[in-house]
Amino acid sequence: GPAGQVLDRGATAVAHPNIALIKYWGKRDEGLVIPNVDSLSMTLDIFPTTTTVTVSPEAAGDTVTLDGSPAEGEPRQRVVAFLDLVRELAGRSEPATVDTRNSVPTGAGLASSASGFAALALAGAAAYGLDLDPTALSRLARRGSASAARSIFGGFAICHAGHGTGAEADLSSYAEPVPVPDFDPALVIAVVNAGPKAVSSRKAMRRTVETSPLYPSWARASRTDLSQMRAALHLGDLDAVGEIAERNALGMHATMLAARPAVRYMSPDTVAVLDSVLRLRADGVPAYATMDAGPNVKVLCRPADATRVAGALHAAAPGSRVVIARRGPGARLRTE
Ligand code: 2P0
Repeated sequence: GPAGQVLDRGATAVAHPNIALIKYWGKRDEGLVIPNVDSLSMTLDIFPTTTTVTVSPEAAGDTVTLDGSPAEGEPRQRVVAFLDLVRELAGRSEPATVDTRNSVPTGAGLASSASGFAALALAGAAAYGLDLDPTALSRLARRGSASAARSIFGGFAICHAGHGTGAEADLSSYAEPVPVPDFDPALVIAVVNAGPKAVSSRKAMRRTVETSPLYPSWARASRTDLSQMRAALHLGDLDAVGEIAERNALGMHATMLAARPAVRYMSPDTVAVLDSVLRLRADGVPAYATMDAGPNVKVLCRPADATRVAGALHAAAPGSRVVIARRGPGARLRTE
């Protein structure tokens, strides 16, 4: 309902994860969650998160349920802190009940925090009667997880690192769509390990920024990657998009490997899958890999080649689960 109408006590939102082709890694403000670098992603059509937020005036405090179980510890605290932010913006104080269902393992480098905080931002804003435009919604989602700012939008989206500090940074760091009407690749995901990551991306990026001598070079190279990526997307040039995405991701992992102590998300299966991508290319199949804060590998290719690519990735890591994604929709409220 419209802003301020207290009749609407509950709202359900659905959001999809996104995979960055130009990565975000490192913050310049941890409290406001302001990225150091711009990033550019594709929102997927698989692994949605569905979140219902119900304002519960009679409750003693917030209740957070994640995949049917009560959330505890840090995951719960991140949701409660996020609700506090929504309440502050809405000038409200009632507790809420949050029910989140992920169709993907949480915290495994499959962008569950992107879909999770995008869905929570949309459902939370609606439940508390906040009327936000897409930019404001994206800024709000960013406070949960910077990658979530991009999942507000479908297709391709860029997240601006913004400028300045404090309120200026908060206002200028948000995602927006990058219209690419004629580019609709497949992204084949090899889930080589669905378990939770050993080091959270939050900790890992902090350590990388603070200790990796390679980080400043990667951040600089990333700016060039982004402008070349925009041009390649505009042309619908899969080979160029893939080459830029692959080098950007490998560079990000190199900066982590150089952190002290090293952060290494790649496993032997990851490397086996990366080898299979090289073999596909040698056989004339355009296929390019990207990896996030986990051992899983995402491979960009033509939709017509997706089944063959999926077979090659699975053969390289027989224990893995392989799924084919395409570009997907932005976050949406579900109307009953
Ligand atoms: C990305 N990743 O651009 C990068 C690439 C992982 C590797 O954004 O600290 O959960 O909550 O802002 O967004 C994962 O980190 O981190 C991520 P926070 P987030 O997709």
